[in-house]
Order: sequence, then C-alpha cells, then structure tokens
Amino acid sequence: MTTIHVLNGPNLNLLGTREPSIYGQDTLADIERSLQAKASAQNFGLVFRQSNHEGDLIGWIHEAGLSGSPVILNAGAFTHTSVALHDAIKAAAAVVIEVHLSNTHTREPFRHGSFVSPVARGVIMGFGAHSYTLAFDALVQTGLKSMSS
Ligand code: CA2
Repeated sequence: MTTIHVLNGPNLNLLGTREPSIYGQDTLADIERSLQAKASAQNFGLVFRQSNHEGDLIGWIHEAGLSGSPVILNAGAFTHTSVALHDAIKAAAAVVIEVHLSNTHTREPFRHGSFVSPVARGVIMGFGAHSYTLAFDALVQTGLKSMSS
C-alpha cells in the first residue's frame, strides 16, 4: 500500500483560530480528516504531520523520499526561506506537491518566492483547505512515483 505523507510547517497548528480571512475556518485536524477519508476510500495510507521546526520537516522529507512515498508539503514560511528544505527534497528524490492555503503571489513580496517550487512536481495554492484535496487528487492522477526513476 502506498502511503502519502502530508507535511505541514510552522504556525499551521494555529489554523482555524486566527486570520480566517486569509487561511479559512478549517483547522489542521479538519484537513487531516478530509484527507484521511480520501486516502481510506482509495486504499492509500496517510501520514499527517505538523512541526514548527525546520529540522523535523527535513527528517520527514528524507523518510518519505527514501522510502519512495510521495509528499504533499505546506512548508509555511520556510517555503520562502529554506535552502535546506530545497536540498532535502532533492537529496531524498522526494516526489513533492507544494500546497498553500493562500495565493502567496497576491500577498507581501516576501511571500512571492519559493525554495520548494523548483524541486516540486507542481504547486497548488489559493483554495484554502481545498488546496490539500486538490493536491491529493493531482498526485494520484499524475502517478505516485518520480517521473525520472
Ligand atoms: O498559505 C499558506 O498555506 C502559507 O504556507 C501559510 C504560511 C505562510 O507563511 C505562507 O506564506 C503561506 C503561514 C501559516 C500560518 O498559519 C496561521 C494560521 C492561523 C493564524 C495565523 C497563521
């Protein structure tokens, strides 16, 4: 059984409690529930994690990539800062779909860049919690393995 890893970065544990006009009303637990339902219905395993620490995310990307498991990644603000996450995705040859709740291009200029995008299969942003379910469908429909291997 293929296991899809959904990895969430800093501050996403606060989802649904503040800034609903930007991030929506759903909590991270709500998002986990809807992805778990999709995964169970389609016979996939699901690992759903959140951390405020860059090193945790790097370790989890290694774990997923090296075991051949695809990743749906919302790296939060590390998206815009972390060469280390970029390197981890490359080093572990992880298949990554980058997701964001908000459309970062309509926001502050410091959110316009991404160190994840150049090493991601694709990017889905701006659809709130629905970005995650779209990413799940995109991953399944485009194949769960690396296109180069
Ligand atoms: O839109 C996204 O999904 C982001 O990855 C969310 C990050 C932000 O730094 C990125 O630029 C875009 C921030 C997540 C913070 O989540 C909060 C949740 C509730 C209240 C405040 C922040």
